[in-house]
Amino acid sequence: MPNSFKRTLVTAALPYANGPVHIGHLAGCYLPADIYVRYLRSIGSDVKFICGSDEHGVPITIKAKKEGITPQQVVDKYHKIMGDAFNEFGISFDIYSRTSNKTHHQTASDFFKTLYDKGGFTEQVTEQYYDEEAKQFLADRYITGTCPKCANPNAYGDQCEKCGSTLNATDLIDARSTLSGSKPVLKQTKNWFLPLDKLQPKIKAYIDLHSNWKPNVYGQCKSWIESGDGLQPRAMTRDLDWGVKVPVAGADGKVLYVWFDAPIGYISATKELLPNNWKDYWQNKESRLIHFIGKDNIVFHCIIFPAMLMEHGEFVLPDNVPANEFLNLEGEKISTSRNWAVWLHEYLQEFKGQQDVLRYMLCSNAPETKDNDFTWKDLQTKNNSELVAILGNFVNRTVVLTHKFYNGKVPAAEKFSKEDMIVLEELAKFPSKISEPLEHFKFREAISELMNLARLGNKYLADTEPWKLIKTDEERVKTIMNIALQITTNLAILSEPFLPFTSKKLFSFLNINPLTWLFAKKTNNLPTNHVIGKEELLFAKIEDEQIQLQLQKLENSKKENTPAPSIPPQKVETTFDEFSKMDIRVGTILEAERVPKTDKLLKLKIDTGIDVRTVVSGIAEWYKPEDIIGVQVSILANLAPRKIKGIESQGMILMAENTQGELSFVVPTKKDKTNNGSIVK
Ligand code: B3M
Ligand code: ZN
Repeated sequence: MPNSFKRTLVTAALPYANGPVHIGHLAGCYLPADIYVRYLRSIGSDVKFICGSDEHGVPITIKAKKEGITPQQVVDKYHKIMGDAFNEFGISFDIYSRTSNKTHHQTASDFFKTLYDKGGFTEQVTEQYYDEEAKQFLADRYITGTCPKCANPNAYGDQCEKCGSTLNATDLIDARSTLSGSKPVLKQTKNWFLPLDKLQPKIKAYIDLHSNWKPNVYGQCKSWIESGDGLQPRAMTRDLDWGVKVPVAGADGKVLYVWFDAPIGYISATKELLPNNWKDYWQNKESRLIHFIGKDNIVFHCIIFPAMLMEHGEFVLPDNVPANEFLNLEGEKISTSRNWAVWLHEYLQEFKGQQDVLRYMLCSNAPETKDNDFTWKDLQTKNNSELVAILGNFVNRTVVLTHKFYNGKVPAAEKFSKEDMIVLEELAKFPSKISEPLEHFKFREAISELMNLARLGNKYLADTEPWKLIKTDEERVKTIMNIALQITTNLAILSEPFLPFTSKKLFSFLNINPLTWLFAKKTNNLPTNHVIGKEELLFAKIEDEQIQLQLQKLENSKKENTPAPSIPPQKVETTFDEFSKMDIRVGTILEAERVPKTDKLLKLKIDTGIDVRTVVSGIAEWYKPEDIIGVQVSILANLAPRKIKGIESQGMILMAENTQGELSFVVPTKKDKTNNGSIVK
């Protein structure tokens, strides 16, 4: 940590309280934030870790409508579910607050008022979309349409999640109301705008100071500022009734834009946690502010929130915003609505006590620099061949042998061989090998170094073979086991930020109180003759059946959630005269054969009553030639002949096509009443 800072405030994005938490959330920001904070705590930094539920905005009211309950009931329900899930996965917030509480309403309202009093907003009457059926303005997610920048057909009124652009609802092509599906009308309304266009030079100077940010974050910020017309004024109020009331005259029926109030939630939560000294973290130049987020939130944390803070004047600005990219699941985008997700509460039921397995997997496979894929197979491999086979195996052998040889008493290390010296030297390097990447938000690299430490231990035991040597050189084995125990101790210390449950177990096997990071620089933390505890299972093998079960679950949700094919809309109106031009007859198939070198075509000979003619028809997928001889069909007889695969086709068989694209003949139901040549009209 740069020395000029005395304390750090770490925030993790406030998740919308509109659904349970899945692995994408965890990998995106909560896990890296937690690892970072645990590390800072371990090195003795003054750090606070802030989060809470984002309980305003359209995502909440849409969910309320869907579930048939009030927005307050929605947030109460999910705030609890989310808070519990974070807790169970060891996400160690100092506070998990919520934006519907009083402190927050007051703080957000005061913040707005301060900016308002300083003339920080422009008041503008603009045309906004309005749903005449639902009788309400359509802000943000109430409206979807095609993104003008990347053509994503499901962009929201304020943002396109595909390309990350911030949008105004009126920018959308082909806008639709998500409330009624209807085409919205435009209606005038007054709102308060943050003049980002005027603030652009200041924001640019701020961004330019932070070329040390992760390339994905810095690059996005630069491109927004530099591309096209640059930043545009942005409405900070909405014509909605769920949210923080706009605290100025003439603003009835309006609330703060959720992206105005939500980041202020970080401040409110800090106030709640530290009523007397929250300002030390927010209004003191010696404090460092770090926002962990997912990439879809970059613009709000790197441009809009800093602009708000600058305009307010009393706050420090974000020092870093280590945003992650997205995590996909089995090659597809995680989707709540399609239930294409791994939900934390379900994982917990199915993999009891195995939180660290998921933490390990999500950290070593984190979407740090690009989108990444989570597969169940990878999770199994990471668990079985790394956690079980390396870390678990090393610790198990060390603890078991210590009990076997010395009744659990730490033996003295007396004479170090060259090999021992090398291992001890290596061991002492690990704290910095791990903290160096951690301080640069390179969590994947950091956790792979942690596993390398376990590898070092494993290799040491494999090379020295104390289980054999005990028969010939008892003295030497004492030193070896002492070193193995010291490695285990340092593993307990250094694994804590990443694998807190495992770390806790390791300290309990070792029968010592948890030690902080600084101790891992030493290689003799465990005193001679100290009696270690008993070993329990550290990691269990994950079997193929468990993985199959998970894949099956995903398969099922795919089946259940693939939308039923829709009935195509009616074609444009036609007239009877037009229709009468079609000469449709009943005919009988006399002969049928496959057209060579094609999959779909049959060559049919048909008695149309008028004549016997050849028709080529694309029905081979649905009918075998031998099954249709003698079958009556309807045929468009006066269709101009055309050549298909070199055969002249004289007419067309009428087929009914269902929503799956499967074809069947359109046949008369009274065979005895329909001679060949009967007219279909
Ligand atoms: N609730 C968006 C999200 O959950 C938003 C983050 C707010 S952070 C201040 O992705
Ligand atoms: Zn887009």
